[in-house]
Amino acid sequence: MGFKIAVAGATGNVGREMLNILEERGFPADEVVALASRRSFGTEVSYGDRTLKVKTLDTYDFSDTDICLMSAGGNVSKEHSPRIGRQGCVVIDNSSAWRYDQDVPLIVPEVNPDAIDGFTRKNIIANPNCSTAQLVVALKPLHEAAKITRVVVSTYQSVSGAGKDGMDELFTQTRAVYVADPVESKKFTKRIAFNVIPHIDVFMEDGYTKEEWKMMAETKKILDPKIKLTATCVRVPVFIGHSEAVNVEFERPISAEEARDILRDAPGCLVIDKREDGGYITPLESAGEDATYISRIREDITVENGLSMWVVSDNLRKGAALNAIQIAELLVARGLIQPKKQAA
Ligand code: 11C
Repeated sequence: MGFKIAVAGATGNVGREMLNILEERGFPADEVVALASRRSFGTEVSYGDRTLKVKTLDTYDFSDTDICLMSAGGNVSKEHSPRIGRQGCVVIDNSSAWRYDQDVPLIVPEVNPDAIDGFTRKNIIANPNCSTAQLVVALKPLHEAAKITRVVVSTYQSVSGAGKDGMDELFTQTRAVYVADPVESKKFTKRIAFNVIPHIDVFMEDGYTKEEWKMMAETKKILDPKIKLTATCVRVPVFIGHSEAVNVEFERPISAEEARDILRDAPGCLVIDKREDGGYITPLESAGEDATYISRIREDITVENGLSMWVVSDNLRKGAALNAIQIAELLVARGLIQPKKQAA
């Protein structure tokens, strides 16, 4: 007997990827239900070779559903996740609504799987922001080896992080530039085609953006509250795949060679680092893949115990849908959840 899984936000970029990955990884699901807002009622989405008709989240009864993979945005999650949790269905939420709640574990299975135990307090587990997920997968094994004290990260984030509208805007603007049509910006604050924008999410009082703050707060919660992190988050005209230039300072010395060996053996990491033309990963090559790729590992010659590296991953997969499904797999592997139908 398998699980009954709901995917809420099933018509979005991440929701569709969740359905693909559930099927690809053979998650033990007897039934998969696609949910979205009333607007999408009746829309069809694919789950393997099946077609699912989208049902309405607002009125859906979760009492016989085991896990809800939620990717419907923060406001929808705030409204619905508590009632879903109370109905005994575990919510794995991809938004930022619950990440900083002390009763909600924030999990990257390669990094802090043991933190999952607290999930029963609200029956909600949070998935981190995409830019944090890939970063902590790369940082964790290095932190274990030499204790990270400070991280400086600059991101190069693809437009799919801003949803389907972001992808459409890059496509439409690029075409408009080529045919000399007027270029309109709706989703982004400035033109994204043939440009980069140093602004993701809202501005905070101290001058950081919320995206930058999230990277700091989430790294502390997932990995270690003692790590100091400063980020500059930048949107770039790439459809899929977030890249990060990461500079790390450690308590103890660690050579580039040692870091490379550690990362080669680390779960979720794939080192592509040849120090020759093309011997590194770009976001284009990460799209559709599960790994967090690490390239350009080198010693930082300006500090005592420092390394620089380039970290790339598919933001819709490890940054969102894949991580959520790995959390569901962790619940199953640890026996923390049983199919309700079996229990009945
Ligand atoms: C972006 N990282 O690239 C964002 C998208 O808190 O889950 C995900 C926002 C979040 O725009």
